[in-house]
Amino acid sequence: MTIRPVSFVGGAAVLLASALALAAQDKPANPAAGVAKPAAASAVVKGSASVVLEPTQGSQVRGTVTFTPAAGGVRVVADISGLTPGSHGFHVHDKGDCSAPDATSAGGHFNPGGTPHGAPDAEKHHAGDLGNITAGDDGKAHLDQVFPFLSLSGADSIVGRGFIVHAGKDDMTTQPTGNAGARAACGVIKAG
Ligand SMILES: [Cu+2]
Ligand SMILES: [Zn+2]
Repeated sequence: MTIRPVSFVGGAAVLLASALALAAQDKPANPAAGVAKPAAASAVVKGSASVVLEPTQGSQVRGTVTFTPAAGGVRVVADISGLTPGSHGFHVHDKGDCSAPDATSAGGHFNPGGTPHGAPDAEKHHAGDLGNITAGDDGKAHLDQVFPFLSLSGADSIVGRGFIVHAGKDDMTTQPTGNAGARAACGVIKAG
């Protein structure tokens, strides 16, 4: 009587295979399944990006910035801590490289258009010029603003670029940096 257990195991395997086949058949039956891309199944808004900012050497500044496609541009939501009270230059930089202790490895401001530095609402400015973020007496800064010139896809995408919060204020005029001082925190902008 060795056949019984074998046939039982075989039967179970057939049942399991049938269940898997049924599960597989459920997918084409769902009208959305043929359209949706498998990797897009998450809570993150499609096409969004984010960056985690880490302190440079000797700095306490850290935070997060999210970039979400919005009507009229890209919505930027930032929460930064460890700042001195007041205004701090806030830019997308050319290179997604924060490896240097002072983050100079991130290069200059992201400038695919070859334009001068300026305020984000000026006629001419770098594509990475987001102006300043303002910290309160507790050293915390919050910003929620739509920037019409930012891009999260295509040739001028900011994904993969560096992001810097500076120790000082961007004066919006000094070329090509805004004289915003040392780089206090740095991160690489990543999709999702
Ligand atoms: Cu900068
Ligand atoms: Zn600039």
